[in-house]
Amino acid sequence: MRNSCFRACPLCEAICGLELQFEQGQLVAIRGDADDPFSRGHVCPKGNAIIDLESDPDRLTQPMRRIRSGHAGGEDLWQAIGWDEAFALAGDRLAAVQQAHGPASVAAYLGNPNVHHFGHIAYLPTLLRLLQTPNLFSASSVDQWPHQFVNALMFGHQFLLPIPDIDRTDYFLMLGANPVASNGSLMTAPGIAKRLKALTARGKLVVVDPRRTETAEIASEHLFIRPGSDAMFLVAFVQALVRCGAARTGAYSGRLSGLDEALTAIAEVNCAGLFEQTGIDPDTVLRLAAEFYSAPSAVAYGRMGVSVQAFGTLCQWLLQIVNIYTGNLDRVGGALVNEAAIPITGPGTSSGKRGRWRSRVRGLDEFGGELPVSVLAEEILTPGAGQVRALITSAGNPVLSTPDGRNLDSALAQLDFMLAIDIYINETTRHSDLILPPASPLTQHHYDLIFNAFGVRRVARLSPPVRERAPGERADWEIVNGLGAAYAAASGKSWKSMLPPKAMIAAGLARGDSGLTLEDLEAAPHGIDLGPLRPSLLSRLETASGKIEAAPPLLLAELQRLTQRFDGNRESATLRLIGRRDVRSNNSWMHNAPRLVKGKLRHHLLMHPQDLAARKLEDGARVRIRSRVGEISTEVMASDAMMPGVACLPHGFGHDRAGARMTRARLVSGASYNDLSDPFALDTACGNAALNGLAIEVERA
Ligand SMILES: Nc1nc2c(c(=O)[nH]1)N[C@H]1C(S)=C(S)[C@@H](COP(=O)(O)OP(=O)(O)OC[C@H]3O[C@@H](n4cnc5c(=O)[nH]c(N)nc54)[C@H](O)[C@@H]3O)O[C@H]1N2
Ligand SMILES: Nc1nc2c(c(=O)[nH]1)N[C@H]1C(S)=C(S)[C@@H](COP(=O)(O)OP(=O)(O)OC[C@H]3O[C@@H](n4cnc5c(=O)[nH]c(N)nc54)[C@H](O)[C@@H]3O)O[C@H]1N2
Ligand code: SF4
Ligand SMILES: [Mo]
Repeated sequence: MRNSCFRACPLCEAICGLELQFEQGQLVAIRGDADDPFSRGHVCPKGNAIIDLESDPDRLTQPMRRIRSGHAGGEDLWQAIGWDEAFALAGDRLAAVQQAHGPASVAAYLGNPNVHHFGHIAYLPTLLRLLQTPNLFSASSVDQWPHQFVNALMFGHQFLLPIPDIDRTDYFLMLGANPVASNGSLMTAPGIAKRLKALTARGKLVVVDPRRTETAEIASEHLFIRPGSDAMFLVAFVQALVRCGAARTGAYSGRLSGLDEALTAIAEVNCAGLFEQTGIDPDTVLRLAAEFYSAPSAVAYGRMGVSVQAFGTLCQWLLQIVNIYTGNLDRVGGALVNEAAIPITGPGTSSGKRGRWRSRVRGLDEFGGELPVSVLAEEILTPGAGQVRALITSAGNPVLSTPDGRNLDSALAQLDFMLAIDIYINETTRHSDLILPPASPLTQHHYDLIFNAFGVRRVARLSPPVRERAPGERADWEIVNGLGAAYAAASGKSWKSMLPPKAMIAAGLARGDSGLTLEDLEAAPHGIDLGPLRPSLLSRLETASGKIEAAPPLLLAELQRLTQRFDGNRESATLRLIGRRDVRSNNSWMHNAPRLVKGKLRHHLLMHPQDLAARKLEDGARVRIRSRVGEISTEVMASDAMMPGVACLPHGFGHDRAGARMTRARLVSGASYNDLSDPFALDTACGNAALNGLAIEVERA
């Protein structure tokens, strides 16, 4: 007898509804939930791999304490301990480090999966505040900081995020995103390939990317662009729009400030060398701008490819200028801000302030309460007052995910104490003194605070537990409460136990104006559709002026930096490295799932045949890749989907590190992109890492 249970997938931003089929308590099959009004039955290979995660023998189920071997080259021992002992140990050690070295000596890093678990995202911030440390980090600074920062500057809140109205737009200009592989990012749109195909049938999708990606393959048009030159392209695009006709800003009347100033500054940028810099000629830019300008509705959007590069912030601003100039911001078929049932903007939320403190060693600004993760290693390695000596990671693998991971790897080995809230002993958590593994998400209540708020429709869905927790297991939120209480007791602070998820979700709904209650959600196991996005940004602006700020001084200064970078600096013969994602990977952590790692290799470097020939390399050769920071070796494959002069390597590989205990992942070949990426390569406007466009050399290994 099979029985079906329903919940949202906890693995990526698409938040697909899943139908999970159990037989005698065992998860045996997963399908897309056909009755989810948003995802309509979509599921991807990662969703199916939840079966592997559930039965993974390497997955931790009880707290693990590491006993250091004591001699070089010796193997550490891991000992299972009880939860009470584990909480007490964590609380005592964290408090002791702070007692001896001050509040800043404890740091924390939150990885990507935290946003997919209500019991992490709604609870951890309270614990982190109690630590009173300036040294908070997350994967956001190797990801979407430029979006958040530009939203904060222009609209007054980091999460007033314009989302492409993908199902209704007539013209989609997409830079540096590959949603057919990534399932969509900062636009939650389950089953995105179908949505894009519908779009190309009714209108046009233009993809700008140094690789002819899976998304480019289904687009109406694809343009190769030199990595890191998008800001130049967008400047030329705005200049071309101005030539097409007047700004269509009537709808923003009285609520838009600085557009003329922005346009003047943009007009002053010299785009004479456009083709040499970007690989795109001025006539093409003019044609695309004319198409965009005359389309009944249109939207410009850019994701990882333009976020994690040297001019990420500038790109995100220019994309919004394109949307504003053509009247497509806050307009049906353009870019709209979601009105989430549980609000993440407005009173009581963090609007995204910046510069309230700085990193100790390099002096980089805080943003939204965090420092750029590119400084984490130096904060651990540089002696002096305020040095980081203890680290908490929660659902993060910064050794594989952040710049110069090798250096961070050795930094972690020097910590006095490290605590990980994680389910694996992996490249990062092998350095922990203690790992606290939460129970499977399938045993926990979940409401997606973030991705319901970034959806291309307004939806709401409560995911109930679909199986029982084993007696010794703890939910995410229980772990936070346990840690909070133990740390407070050891440090003489006070901790008020936080309510269980359902109570928090009910309180969140009450703050919004959807009218939904917890009971409504419970009565709708497949989720609730609240309708398409609506214009709402103008009435929700949180800037001091109450207006859209089109010309923040910091961004005008970025235009100067762009001019300096490109002035007379003709794109050299430097080979540039960019990343890629595959439908069968999930950042660095799902390579232990057999069904995701079988079949063809996915870790190799891609290069254009011409670039291989120039280096006397053949398809399949083993190569050494060198950057300023490090070197790795891997296999190279010839691909005419690459722009000449650009090489492409996925991140999240490099699992063969001593002490990690992920049996199958260990056998997966491939090296880590972030052993090459540079912690000093930053989008200096906000401090985000510039992972893409890295200068490299490739030679036979
Ligand atoms: N070169 C390069 N680097 C990149 C990127 C890139 O494109 N190129 N992408 C960047 C981006 S966008 C991101 S978001 C980051 C991701 O960076 P991270 O979040 O640091 O890395 P992940 O690979 O997502 O690691 C997730 C961790 O969560 C753990 N985990 C999984 N499930 C659970 C759970 O249920 N509970 C708990 N507590 N832990 C769990 C895993 O074991 C793993 O340790 O990487 C960034 N790094
Ligand atoms: N299967 C799978 N899905 C995922 C993930 C995963 O690891 N695997 N990770 C999830 C996460 S955490 C995130 S943040 C999202 C990311 O979602 P996306 O941003 O859609 O993902 P990427 O594949 O990194 O797309 C970036 C694109 O930018 C291009 N690019 C690189 N440099 C440049 C440049 O300088 N200019 C331009 N124009 N393009 C450039 C790359 O070729 C690539 O196609 O995906 C999520 N979904
Ligand atoms: S697309 Fe994302 S949310 Fe949907 S099944 Fe795949 S991993 Fe899960
Ligand atoms: Mo991400």
